Parts: sequence; C-alpha cells; structure tokens
Amino acid sequence: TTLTAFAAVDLGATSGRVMLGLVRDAATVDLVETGRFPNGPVTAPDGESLHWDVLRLWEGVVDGLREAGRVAATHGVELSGVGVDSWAVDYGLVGDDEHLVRPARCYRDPRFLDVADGVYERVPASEHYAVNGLQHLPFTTEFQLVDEVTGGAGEAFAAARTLLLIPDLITFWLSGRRVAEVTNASTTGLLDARARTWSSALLGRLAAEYPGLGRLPALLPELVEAGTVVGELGPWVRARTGLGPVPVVAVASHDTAAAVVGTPLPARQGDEVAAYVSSGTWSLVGLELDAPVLTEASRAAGFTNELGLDGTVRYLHNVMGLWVLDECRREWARTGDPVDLGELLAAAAAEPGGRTVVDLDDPAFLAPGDMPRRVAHAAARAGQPVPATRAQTARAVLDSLAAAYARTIHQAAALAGVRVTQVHVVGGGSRNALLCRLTADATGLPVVAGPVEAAALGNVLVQARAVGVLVDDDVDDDGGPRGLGGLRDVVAASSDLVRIDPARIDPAR
Ligand code: LFR
Repeated sequence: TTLTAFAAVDLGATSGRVMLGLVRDAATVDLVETGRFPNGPVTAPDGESLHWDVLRLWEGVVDGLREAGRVAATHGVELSGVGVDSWAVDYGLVGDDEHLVRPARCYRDPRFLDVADGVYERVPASEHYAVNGLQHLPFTTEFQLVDEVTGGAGEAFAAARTLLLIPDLITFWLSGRRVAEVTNASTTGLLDARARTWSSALLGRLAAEYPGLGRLPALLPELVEAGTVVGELGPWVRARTGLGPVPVVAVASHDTAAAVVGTPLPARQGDEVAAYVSSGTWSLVGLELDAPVLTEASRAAGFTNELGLDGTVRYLHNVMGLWVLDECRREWARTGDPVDLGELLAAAAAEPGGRTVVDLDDPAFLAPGDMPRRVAHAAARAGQPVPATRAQTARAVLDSLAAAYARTIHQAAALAGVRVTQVHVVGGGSRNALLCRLTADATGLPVVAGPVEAAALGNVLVQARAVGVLVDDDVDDDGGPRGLGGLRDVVAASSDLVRIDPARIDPAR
C-alpha cells in the first residue's frame, strides 16, 4: 500500500478539530483525530456583542498539527498537506503584520439583526440577488462591514490592511500568504456568483452609499479557487510543530462546501438528482448545480447560490439546525438539570409525532439564550400545542427540522427544474437516527446517512488532489486531476453509509 498523510483543520462554532487523513492507495481515507478544542462565542465587556477567540483556536490548530505530524510518523509518513475549513461569513481584520486590528466578531451578535433593512433601502435586495445570489441572512459579511463603518468601529477598519475570512486567516498565519478562497468568499455578499470574482458593481454601489467602505476593495485579497497550493508552513509554525515545509492548500474552505465535497452524491442522471442536508449546528439543505439560479422566485423562497468545488454551485437554504436543540440542552445544563443526548432522543422518539411544528427560520432562534422558552413561545404564537416536557420540546424541534428539510428540498427541486430521488444526510446529524427517520418520512424519499466527517473528508480529498495524489484512473485514464465524482468514490469507499426508507413513498414523485 502507498500511504499519504494530510492534516485537515475543521473549525466549527462549538469546537475545532485537527484530523489526520491517511490516504491509502489513492482509494480510501482513514481519519484520526489529532486535536479537539472547544469554541463558542465570547461576550465582550459591553455585555452584548459577541466575538470569537481566534487566538485560542490558533493555539489548538498548532497543537493539533504537531500531533498530526507525530501520528503520521508512527505510520512512517510525513504530512503532504495542510488545509483549513470553517464556518462562513466571519472575518478578521489584519494590519501590516500578522496581528488582528480588532477581535473577530461572531455572526450571532444581536447587533447585526437590524443592519440589512437600512442597506436594502439604499441597494435593493433584488439588486443584490441578481449579482451575489445569496439568501437573506442578517449576518452576511457585507452587513457586518456596514455595521463596522457606521457603528463606531470605523477606526479599526481604517487601520486594517486585509480582510481575511476565518479559514483564510488561519491559512495566512500558517503560510504567510493573504488570499481569499472562493467557496467561502461566496458567502460575503461581495462576489459575483456567475463570474466567481469580487463584484466591482456591488462594491461600487456600497461605497457610494457608505463612504467608509470606499477602502473595502483594497482590503479584499486575491481570490483563489479551492485546490490551490498557496504556500508552505512558515518557519515560525515549523519551529513550534516540528513539521517541515509542508504545502498549505486552500481547500473548499467553507465548511459546508467541504462537507458537500465529502457527500457521496451520485452523478446527476438526466433531471434526477440527489439532495443533501449538511446537518450540524446549522442544517444546510439543497442541491449541487452547475450554474446559479438568480430568479426573483428563487430569491423570494430564500435560496442561496454559494460556490462549490470545480465550478459547482451550492443551491441551498440555511435551516436553523441542531443549534436549537443544543441550546436547549445547554440551558437545561445551566439551570442545573443536564440531560444525556441519547436519553433525550429515546424519549423524543417515544412521543407522538407532528404535534408541534414551528418555523425554525425565525430570527428569534439565532442568538444564544433560553431556547426552551423560545420554542414554547413559537408554538404558542403558531397556535400549536406548547411542549410541556423536555422530550416534547426535543420532538418539536426534530419534527420542525424534518418538516423544514422536506419543504426546502421540494422547493429547491421545483426552482431548479430537477427531480430529487434521494436525500444524503451528512455531519453530526447523520448520527441522529430519529432525525434521519423523520426526514425520510417527511420527504417521502430514501435517506442515505453518512459520513459524519464529511467536511474533514472533503478537506483531505481536495488537498490530496491538489498535490497530485488523486489523479484520474478511469479506463481512458488521462492522468489528470480526479473530478468530483472520482473524489466521492473515495468518500463512499471510506464510509459506513446507512439507508433509511420512508414509511410511505411521496405520492408527488
Ligand atoms: C455552517 C455555516 C453555514 C453558514 C453559517 C455561518 O457551519 O458555515 O454554511 O451559513 O455556518 O457562517
């Protein structure tokens, strides 16, 4: 066997991980966790605004890389690449040296909730959508930036030399190079979804309305497509990790883009496609397309055209996700009555289904806080039975999630003019058997659950291809880089997938 090793840094809203990916005979990947560290929004001394402790994450990354190198050595190999993915939208402002000019803000900061309305009065939502193709989310980078220059942070903004999204920031600290990887840049609102470049039209419109943003084009780094080798580990990182000049690869650095690469989607057959649900803190629900859908109907339905690997488009909608259930559990733990997840799910499974279904798209669920109470309020407002127990609350959240998945998948198919034949659930939620069963039943479609580690796998595969380990080995082998289908063959060969059939087939199919 030939073995090659890659370190995938995958930063999530609740934890960051470093995974060693061991690629065997260019056919399978084994993942070994070599670092895990907690993450979460930290409240500033003003008692309200939320930030990320990026330097703490950086420490975790460095420790995890050192350990990845050590474990790789026990297999007789050195690292052939390092790549970073994380949640989208958020950024650091970096000065002339490597330092942040102010702490990185967290997209759940309640201050962002009201910014977009003012922006849309000046530059209408439809004008945005025609260019950037993004669903409305109150915290899109563009709105955070407007808040920077209108809300009293203008000085830090003026002192910055570069704006780097979170994975690009870590990539900069690793390699010394300032770039913007395109899958994540597509979540800023500043990209042209068709051209895959910064939109000078939108940037010009914004600068005309908000003079403080006149500098923004100068702060945006060069864009690179996923799979670009941006450099190698800098001397300071080598000294701290004992690693050599390992290539640093810009992977599909938006965690959702990495997860979609790591989803074993079958190739499209005519108008038949598979849908995906990347189910973690958020549930990202949609389709992989080869061109954006920029119609008014698509905008009104809340669909985004984020960019994916190899020219693809991630046509999806953000469903609030397991965050709501996780926040419920955090609240119960805070108030002295923690509950084990397995027990909670077993109790929820025993509850009658479909009793309470609330709209998880409501921004009321966005900020951290007393989530059981917010679920109860939402139920009462919608005239639905108010959950009285923790099991009922959990069941209401999961029924609401499954209903949102079904609605979103059917809408996406209608708007994109395709037929969906199965649903792939990846990420942490793919382990939640109740959620997967409810999803099969709500959609009337078979669910394929797994892999859990889709984002880390997608991260490793893009690196392996970038450094020439995964080349085309089809019959008429051209020795070129493997396509997405070839990468997904490796995902399927590396994962235990579970198929769940719906109780009844959707009559609409
Ligand atoms: C998932 C995710 C979503 C993005 C949200 C905020 O982790 O990246 O795709 O909308 O976090 O960045």
